[in-house]
Amino acid sequence: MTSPLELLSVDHLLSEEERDLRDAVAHFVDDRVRPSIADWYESGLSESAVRELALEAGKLGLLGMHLTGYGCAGTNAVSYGLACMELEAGDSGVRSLVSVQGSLAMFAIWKFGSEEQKQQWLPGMAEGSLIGCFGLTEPDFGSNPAGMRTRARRDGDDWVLDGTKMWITNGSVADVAVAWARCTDDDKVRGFLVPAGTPGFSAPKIGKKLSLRASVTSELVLEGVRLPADAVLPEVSSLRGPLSCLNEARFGIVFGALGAARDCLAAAISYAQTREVFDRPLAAFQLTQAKLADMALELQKGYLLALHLGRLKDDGVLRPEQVSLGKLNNVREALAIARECRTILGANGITLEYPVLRHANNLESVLTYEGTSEVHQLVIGQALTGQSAFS
Ligand code: TGC
Ligand code: FAD
Repeated sequence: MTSPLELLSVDHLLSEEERDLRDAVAHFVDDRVRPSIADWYESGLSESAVRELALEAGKLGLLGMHLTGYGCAGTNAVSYGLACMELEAGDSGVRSLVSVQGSLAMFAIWKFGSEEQKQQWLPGMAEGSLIGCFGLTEPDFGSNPAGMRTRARRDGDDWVLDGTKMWITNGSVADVAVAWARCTDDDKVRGFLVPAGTPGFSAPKIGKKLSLRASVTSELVLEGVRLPADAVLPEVSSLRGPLSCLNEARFGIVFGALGAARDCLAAAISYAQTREVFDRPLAAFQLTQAKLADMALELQKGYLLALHLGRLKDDGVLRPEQVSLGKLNNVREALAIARECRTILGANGITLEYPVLRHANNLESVLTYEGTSEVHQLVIGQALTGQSAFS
């Protein structure tokens, strides 16, 4: 029997170092995530568990792993992608923790911060003792962050921030929020570092989620939050800032979503071999084999696509519309695989005894966050036609 990810021997295209790193993350997931994930999902991941996981991920060098200096591991992009794949095979929420920390919050500081800001935040964030969040989305502006209502006005040397951010991963756990706001004096979008505990800043947790339950999601409320002049990220003053960070996190999701799909397929194959229907193993029926073959095919194609994008990124030539293509395809296919696997498990598929519906529910969020599938279609459409559907 061939495992679904070995069908095409895509691993042959990885270096030994990439394979070793991938295997180390897979062991971490086996040891630390799989035994607890059903409970975390059922009861919602606690803030103390987020902190513990962050410290452990930091020890493994996974936080900001593709960044250089300041305690970051400085791996290549493919290694970062493979780590995301293994983490998301455990749960999308665990991959989210690493994505938001490394690709959104740390990347924003690493790319657009001052030397002092980098020294202050990045080493602690890389070791997981400090947690960051990234506040772009607002209650009325998700796909169109250009419409944001959060404002930053100057008051002497200080900045004063007012506004609300919504759906912010790790908002209520974070030691520092990277909050994006439009400045009242020149109408430009800038990033601000808001330490937890700053008067006027609060981060109420969002409850009643049916997806990404092993991840903390919060609102960020900024009411007259006064920050010193040096709280602003000095190196960017347009939407290019947050959108550049999104490119990084979206890249991780191109690989990550495949991890969730692979975990579902492995569960479905194993279940189909032991479950007897009409006096034979479910795996022996042609309809089941056709489903498994089609899913394995999409998984392999997605893996090749991810790896190709990773090599382009490592060569410094990856374009945003290419990331959109990868995110659109791999999340869409991963979700389709998770749902199809659920059918193979029948009623057992709806429980937390098996990972399939948990992954499928998570992938509903993954399809929406970091740019919805429609946004990515329109980014690709713009690249193909030269016409922007957004403006
Ligand atoms: P547009 O007018 O085209 O551009 C504005 C400025 O941004 C630049 N730009 C980019 N820069 C880097 N990377 C990209 N992908 C970029 N796309 C555009 C552009 O060059 C321009 O720069 P400048 O310096 O000339 O001003 O932008 P637009 O307003 O038309 O918007 C385009 C659109 C719709 C694609 C964009 O707004 C978008 O991607 N919307 C989706 C928003 C989104 O993805 N939000 C995600 C929030 S974070 C999150 O979900 C975290 S989930 C947790 C986890 O990851 O686990
Ligand atoms: P909307 O933008 O209101 O979209 C609603 C629907 O309209 C979608 O189907 C969309 O594709 C469609 N649509 C929008 N524009 C067009 C168009 N031009 N043409 C056709 N259809 C269109 N955000 C952060 O900033 N930081 C975080 O850490 C973060 N974490 C998240 C964690 C979770 C679990 C979730 C679910 C979301 C998170 N988000 C975060 C928010 C996420 O990025 C947004 O939900 C996403 O960008 C979509 O915005 P929206 O929900 O407001 O949907």
